Amino acid sequence: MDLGELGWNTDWESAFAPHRAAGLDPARVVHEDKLAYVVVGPWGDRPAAITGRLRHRFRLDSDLPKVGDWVAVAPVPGENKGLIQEVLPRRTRLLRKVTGRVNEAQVLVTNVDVVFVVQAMDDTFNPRRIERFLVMVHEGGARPVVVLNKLDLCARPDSLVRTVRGLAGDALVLPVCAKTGKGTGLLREQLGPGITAVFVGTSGVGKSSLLNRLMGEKVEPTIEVREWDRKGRHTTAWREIHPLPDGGLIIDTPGMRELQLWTAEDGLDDAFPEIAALGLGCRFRDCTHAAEPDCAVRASLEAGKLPKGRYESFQKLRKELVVVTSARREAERKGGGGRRPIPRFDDPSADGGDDEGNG
Ligand SMILES: Nc1nc2c(ncn2[C@@H]2O[C@H](COP(=O)(O)OP(=O)(O)OP(=O)(O)O)[C@@H](O)[C@H]2O)c(=O)[nH]1
Ligand SMILES: [Mg+2]
Ligand SMILES: [Zn+2]
Repeated sequence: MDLGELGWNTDWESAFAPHRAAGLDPARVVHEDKLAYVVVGPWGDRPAAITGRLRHRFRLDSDLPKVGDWVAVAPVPGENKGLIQEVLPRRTRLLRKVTGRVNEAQVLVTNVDVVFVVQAMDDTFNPRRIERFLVMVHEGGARPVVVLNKLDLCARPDSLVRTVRGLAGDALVLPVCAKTGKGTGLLREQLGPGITAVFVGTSGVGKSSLLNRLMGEKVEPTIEVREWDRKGRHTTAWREIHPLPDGGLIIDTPGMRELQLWTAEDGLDDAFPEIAALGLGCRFRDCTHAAEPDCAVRASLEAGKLPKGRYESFQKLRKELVVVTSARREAERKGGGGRRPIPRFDDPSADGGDDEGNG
C-alpha cells in the first residue's frame, strides 16, 4: 500500500520521525466503532486497538483516534492485528457539540482537506443551515465547498445559487445532480491524489449518491472494511473512507439531524466575512453588533445593505457559541474540564481489557 495515496507526505513523515525511530509504522484510521478500529498502513488494512496506556492518557473521547487520523502502530506478532500507540497531531478536524451535553465535543472526522457541505435544492433547502455548517468547517481548518444537489428538482436554480453565493464567502458553490451526473465533474476537480475530502449534510441530501457518482464503476471500496460492518442499512451508518479511481480519498458521513456548534470563534468570522469586515468600523473592538453604540454592522443593516436574514443568522450562531464557550469555561474552572472517563468496552480485541480497574 502506497501511503501517499492515503495523504501521507513529507510533513507527516517529519511529525512521525520519533515513532519511526521507535520501530512503529504509520497508518490511517479508516473505520472506528467503539474503540475497535480498522487502519491502513504499509502492510494494507487490518483491525487495530488502542493501548491501555493511550486510553489512560486520553481522558476525552475527542482525543481518541478517529476516522482520518494518522496513528503510530505496532503490529501484533503472529496476528493480523495492530496496536495503536500514538495519534499524530491533527491538521484539521470537524467538531460538533454532543446533543444534550453542554460540555462535550464530538469529532466527526480529522485531517480532511476539503469538506463538501451538501444541501438539496428541493423543499428542504435552508440557507441558514449552510451557514451553520460553514462555521464548523472554517473553525476546523479545512476548505469548504458548498454542493447544491438535486438540481433536477429545482425550478429556479439560478436564483437559489445566487442566494447561496451571497452567503458562502470564499467557498465555491457547485450546483450538481447526483441523479443525472450533471456538474459532478466540478466535484471531481476538487479532488486528486493525496487529497482527503468528506461529505457532510443532513440525511437524505444525496451524499452517498454523489459518492457513488464519484466512484464511477468502482462502487465497491478498494479498502475493504465490510468484514467489520453491520448489515442491512439503508442510509450511511458510520464514516468510511473510499479511495477514488483518479486518486484521493472521500469520506461519507451519516446525515446529521442537527448540527450544534462547538467553539468556533474564528470560524464565525470566516463564515461571515462581510460582517467581520464591517466590524472593523465599529466603535468597540469587541462589539457584538447587538446593542452597542456606533456599530457599523447595524448601520449597514439599517441602511438596507446587510441582509436581515444574514444578520439574524450571525447573531443566532454567535449566541449559541457564547453559551457553549461559557459553559466550557465554567466546567474548566471547576476543574472538571468536561472530562469524563472513557468507557471500557468488553471487546476482546481491545488490548486485553482489564488493565484499568473501573472503580
Ligand atoms: N431527484 C434526485 N434525487 C436524488 C438526487 N441525489 C440523491 N437523490 C435521492 O435522495 C435520496 C437520499 O439520497 P442519499 O444519497 O442516500 O442521501 P444521504 O445524504 O447519503 O443520506 P444519509 O446517508 O441518510 O445521510 C435517495 O432516494 C436518492 O436517490 C438527485 O440529484 N436528484
Ligand atoms: Mg448516506
Ligand atoms: Zn458592531
